[in-house]
Amino acid sequence: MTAKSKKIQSILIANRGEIALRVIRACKELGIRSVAIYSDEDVRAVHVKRADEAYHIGPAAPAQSYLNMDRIIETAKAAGVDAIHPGYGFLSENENFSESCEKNGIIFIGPRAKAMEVTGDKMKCKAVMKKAKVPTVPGSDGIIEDVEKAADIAHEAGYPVLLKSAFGGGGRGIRLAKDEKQLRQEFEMASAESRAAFGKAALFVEKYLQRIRHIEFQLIRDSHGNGRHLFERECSIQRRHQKLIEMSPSPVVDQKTRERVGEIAVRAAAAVDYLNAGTAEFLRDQEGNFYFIEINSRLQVEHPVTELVTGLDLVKLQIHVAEGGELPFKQEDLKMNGCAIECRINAEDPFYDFAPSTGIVPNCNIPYGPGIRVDTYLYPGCNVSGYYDSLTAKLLAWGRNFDEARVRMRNALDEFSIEGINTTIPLYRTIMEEENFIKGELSTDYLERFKVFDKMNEEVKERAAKGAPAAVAAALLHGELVKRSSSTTQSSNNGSSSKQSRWKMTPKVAS
Ligand code: MV4
Repeated sequence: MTAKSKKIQSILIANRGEIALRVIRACKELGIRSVAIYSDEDVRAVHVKRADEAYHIGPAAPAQSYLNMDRIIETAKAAGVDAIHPGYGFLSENENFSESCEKNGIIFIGPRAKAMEVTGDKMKCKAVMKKAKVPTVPGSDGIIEDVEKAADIAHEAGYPVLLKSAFGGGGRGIRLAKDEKQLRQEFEMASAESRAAFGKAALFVEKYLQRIRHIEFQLIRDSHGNGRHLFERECSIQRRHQKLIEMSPSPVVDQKTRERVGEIAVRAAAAVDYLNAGTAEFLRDQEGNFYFIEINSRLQVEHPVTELVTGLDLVKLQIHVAEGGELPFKQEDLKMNGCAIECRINAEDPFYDFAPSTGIVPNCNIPYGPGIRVDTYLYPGCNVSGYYDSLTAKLLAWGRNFDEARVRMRNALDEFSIEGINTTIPLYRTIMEEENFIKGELSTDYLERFKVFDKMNEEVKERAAKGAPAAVAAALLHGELVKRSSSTTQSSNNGSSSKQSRWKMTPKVAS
């Protein structure tokens, strides 16, 4: 794609759910024709109604629909679109898809395939970053083939160490070794695991950083070499490498650190000749050292956190960059304003180990008010499918400071009701008033470290005890009846509905 690319006048959104709606909204604001795609499962989905045009692309299973590259390209050509926006997940970080778009004369709204190839390979990326003087975790420079080499590197870095697969991500293919004996045991298993999961046994060793925070910097870079960071997001509250709550600014990043690490993030983007929006992920240890771990080459779920504190529209910026535009601001023009918090409202039951909870939502009450933003696909009667990821809504609260944002979030969580399924709302309600969260004492093991689930269960019991027993019983009974009626309805339409949650009959906890 050259800097002279023509203005984009039509975009196919190769995604579904809330992110499809988000991109459609940006298209409407820019007067761009929006083209949606949908699977059998999404025939009644709201992104289909909101787009200017919509094309059915196949059965519910992602491999036959939202991951079907050829079908999506074919649809884009039939619809005569100028560009494709991949959203996040699905094909958003697939370099073959990015390349296929370019080959078919369709602008891919994201990085070029070459940059994706580097950012998708942890080792290649780490080598590029070391050369660019971006701080990385002490450990091996390249892939290690044998256990002797691994033992030497681990000895130098200092135990405990992690054995990571170069093709892993999100915690997959990571093993801990506390000493050399364990390293030798783990190395063989890690090689086999990496080969089985990723087709290649490509391992590297890193010093294990303990009690860390996950802090990432939003990046945007245009085709003229202008790269900017749009400040940090604190993403430490996670469960099994899935983010739950994100916020900006981070409680531990002061202005001097922000400028220093932001500059490193911009340098990292330049080192891989990055294009468009991306995120540089860092681990921050207890001493305050930042270590680059990877670049996510897509627009992330949590991008609205940055939009709220900067006032920028990241999707519109992505489109501007994709059509060859120059970034309309210098780094010094960018300022943070206030604090934003995002809670991911997932269709999972926090009282039952996050068991999936799917089905029809007969009714829902979406919160609003000063500083509240909700990005969601929910509407009364909609279907929460078990075929796709469990995110049903992103609830965001902005305030002039952390405490105002936190209290607004707490109140919005109290207003937010989603009938017919269980969600993560009760967990967030507890966290918003959890003393360590309020103090900003966060780390990637926050939930276990501060026994947050125990606190959540306690609070629900107290609320149940305080609430009029009849009202609580009625609510539970109501939840039960709704579940029975919706699961009966679903099983009556010849079983074409999504997979039934095994927790369908769980009494819905008042959220
Ligand atoms: C680490 C680490 C500690 N030390 N690397 C997990 C998935 C991938 N994003 C990187 N991860 C980690 N790498 C070293 N050398 C701890 C983690 C980690 C983690 C990182 C970020 C966010 C959540 C996490 C949860 C558990 C472990």
